Amino acid sequence: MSSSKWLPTACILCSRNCGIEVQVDGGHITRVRGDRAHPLSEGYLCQKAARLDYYQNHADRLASPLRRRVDGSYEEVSWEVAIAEVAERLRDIRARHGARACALYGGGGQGNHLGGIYARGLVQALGTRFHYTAMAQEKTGDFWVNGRLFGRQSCHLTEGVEHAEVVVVIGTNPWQAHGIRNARETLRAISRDPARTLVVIDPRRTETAALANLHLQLRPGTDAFLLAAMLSVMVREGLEDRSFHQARTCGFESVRAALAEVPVEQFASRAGIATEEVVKVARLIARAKSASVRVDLGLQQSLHSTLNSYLEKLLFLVPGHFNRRGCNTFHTFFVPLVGHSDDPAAGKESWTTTVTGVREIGKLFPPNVLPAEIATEHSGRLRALVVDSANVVLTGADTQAYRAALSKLELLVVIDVALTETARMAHYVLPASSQFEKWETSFFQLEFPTQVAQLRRPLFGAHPGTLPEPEIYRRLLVAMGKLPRGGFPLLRGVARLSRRLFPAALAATLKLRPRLGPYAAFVLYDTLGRVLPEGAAATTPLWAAAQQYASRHAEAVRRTGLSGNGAQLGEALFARLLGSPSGARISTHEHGEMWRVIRHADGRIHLDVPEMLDALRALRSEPEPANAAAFPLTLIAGDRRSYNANQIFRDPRWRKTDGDGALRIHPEDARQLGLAEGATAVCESSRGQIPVRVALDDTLLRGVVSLPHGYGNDYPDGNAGRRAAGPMLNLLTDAAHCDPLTATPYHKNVRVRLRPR
Ligand SMILES: Nc1nc2c(c(=O)[nH]1)N[C@H]1C(S)=C(S)[C@@H](COP(=O)(O)OP(=O)(O)OC[C@H]3O[C@@H](n4cnc5c(=O)[nH]c(N)nc54)[C@H](O)[C@@H]3O)O[C@H]1N2
Ligand SMILES: Nc1nc2c(c(=O)[nH]1)N[C@H]1C(S)=C(S)[C@@H](COP(=O)(O)OP(=O)(O)OC[C@H]3O[C@@H](n4cnc5c(=O)[nH]c(N)nc54)[C@H](O)[C@@H]3O)O[C@H]1N2
Ligand code: SF4
Ligand SMILES: [Mo]
Repeated sequence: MSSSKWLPTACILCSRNCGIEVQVDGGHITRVRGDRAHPLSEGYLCQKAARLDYYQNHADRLASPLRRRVDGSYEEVSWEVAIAEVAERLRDIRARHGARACALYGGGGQGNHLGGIYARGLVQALGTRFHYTAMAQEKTGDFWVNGRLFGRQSCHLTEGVEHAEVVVVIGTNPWQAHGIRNARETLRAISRDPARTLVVIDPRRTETAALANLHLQLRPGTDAFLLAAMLSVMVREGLEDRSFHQARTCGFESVRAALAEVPVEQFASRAGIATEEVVKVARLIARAKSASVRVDLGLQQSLHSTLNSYLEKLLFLVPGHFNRRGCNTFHTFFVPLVGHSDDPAAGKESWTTTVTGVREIGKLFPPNVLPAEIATEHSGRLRALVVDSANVVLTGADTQAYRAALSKLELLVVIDVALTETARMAHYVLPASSQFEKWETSFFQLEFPTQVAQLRRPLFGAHPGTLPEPEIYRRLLVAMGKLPRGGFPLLRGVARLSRRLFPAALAATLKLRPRLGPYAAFVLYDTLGRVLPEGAAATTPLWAAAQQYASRHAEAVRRTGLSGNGAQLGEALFARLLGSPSGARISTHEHGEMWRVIRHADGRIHLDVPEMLDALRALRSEPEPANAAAFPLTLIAGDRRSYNANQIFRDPRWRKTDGDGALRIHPEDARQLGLAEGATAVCESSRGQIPVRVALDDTLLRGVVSLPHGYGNDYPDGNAGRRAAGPMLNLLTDAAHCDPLTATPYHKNVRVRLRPR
């Protein structure tokens, strides 16, 4: 179909999910522009969005379920056969080895979260709690700290960057990675405004740092020292906000005592920052009318990950920059991205991993320990794994360990749009329709005050042989005997006859058949879903979400111009989503009502987290990192650049520059190693080695090198062979190099050496 019509959808290349409009022709996305009607992005986009057709059309797209033969090759099988055999083998492994032998990995990437709701149904059907995701190799430290501070790991914060007088950006490069609204415009606006200050804490002079008023170019992995020193200055100089602590927090005195003991000069020098700078920034933040702190992987995937998450929050909590305009603030979830897991010690329902004994956080398990849970003689090992929307062979720490472990599974099922490195290890590959061929949504919009949601319609018919995930999971659950083969004709009849009566009929059905409870999404899909227009059946979990959200946050929903109460307001909200292909506002909150998000019984923020204060004290006796002699360089293993986007693209031609993802190195370091611009070198860690191309770059500190994330996949080379483009980064990383509490990898701090090739 050729059309000069602009069709609204969203970019799926990072968590901002900017609203875009596209033109399509013959199955291709031919033109892309920002969608001004999108309530958050308002027409903004970055250079990557123009390349989306390389995601939609490429040589590795799957077009049939595949089953692995004994010799390792694949044969195409029908959906009926694939579903029946996968269901049978899952059931069998579950029956023989129990629920702890089964796990899910993923279930939603950067822009496809609708399928994730249905994937949870499979987790329920297996009776397991082992849900591994990429989020548990970056954000679980943050979630854990939130749980302690605010009472639940699902109490989540957002920033007030757009209105803050002082913006502190730590370990993130929003110019490239985004993560904040319309990042480049927002950063430029702060940088241009003489009344506002941008502070960047990053070992590299990033594009973001180049715009900053102050750039603290710290030594990699020393954030905990630097932040502790700043916080110490605040309490030593009495810069805390006493009335805030009186009204809203408890435990401040223990925190003050621990911070007061921090040797400021020693810690500053450990971080490679002059003490005067530390004092200056501490005062600047504390004395500002408002300040907001934005962090990401540079803090979370580096040494002291969980402690960093704690200290980063103290940076705005100690001076009382919280839940005010221009400060970090709670937001509400339309559909929760993260749950709450009790500490195992609390004796409540939560699991630790069988072999490695790692706890569940936010109902999630960390990819770092997955290989060890499979590749073991332990009788309780993982034997069956379903991977959805992840290329974990390349993105998990230690590619070799992943390869070895996945090959030991009794059953590996991969659900993906592409024949990835991970899919090529599966017993069954189930081909999904692309994100432009099905109804989709993303739950990444975590904003204050105004929350937005976008239900995207398909731009194309499904690629032949593929199914959307909701349908894949429905068929699996039917075959596993969890859902009736004939659906729910009675309830479907009610949905057809009366939307008013439907909620009561649904509630009655679930009460009568409590075993359906965990599969409510599928019940909706098969009933209400069948009466929605244009095959929007899969969107019905958002009907349920709209009902819940409208009842919980009625006032905030009404502030967006909707009226009604209870079920009526929920219906109005869902109708707005279905009728707003460019996305719609779903709520507008006020700061005053956000204190209700706190889940501690006393309604206060509990600042005193003993494990973290112990970790803070332990910094004083921490030796310098080991391995420095054999591996003299610190590798930032995976930064975000102009043309990387996780593993979403396979065709390397999508990149306009940096086709082989160069290793950046300070010119002086390169000279000493005898490496010139463009030279090939070997980058070697204790785990492995990879060839790299050298790019001289004086934005890095001496002794620090960087390689980009998101490369290393192979693709047909045009000569009947396949060629990998760029670094296969996780051949260098070691799963054991990780945070002790969360098992989050220290990817931004990998010891390596470099030699000419
Ligand atoms: N272009 C592009 N954008 C993306 C993605 C992508 O693949 N490509 N991926 C998306 C995803 S999944 C994520 S999670 C986000 C990640 O977004 P970011 O976290 O912003 O991305 P990174 O570039 O990995 O790392 C951020 C910064 O940490 C710095 N850093 C390294 N070590 C340290 C340290 O010890 N201390 C401090 N303070 N800083 C350090 C690096 O120099 C880098 O500038 O990006 C998202 N956006
Ligand atoms: N060394 C190092 N490793 C890293 C990082 C790093 O900085 N350094 N970053 C880490 C981070 S922050 C993240 S988030 C992870 C990301 O790594 P992963 O968790 O592997 O996620 P993606 O790369 O986003 O995976 C995208 C996969 O989803 C598939 N896909 C796309 N659309 C669909 C769809 O509609 N349905 C289905 N079923 N599949 C689809 C794509 O083909 C691709 O295989 O990587 C992590 N790995
Ligand atoms: S990559 Fe991210 S910032 Fe760029 S257009 Fe896509 S969603 Fe927006
Ligand atoms: Mo990520």
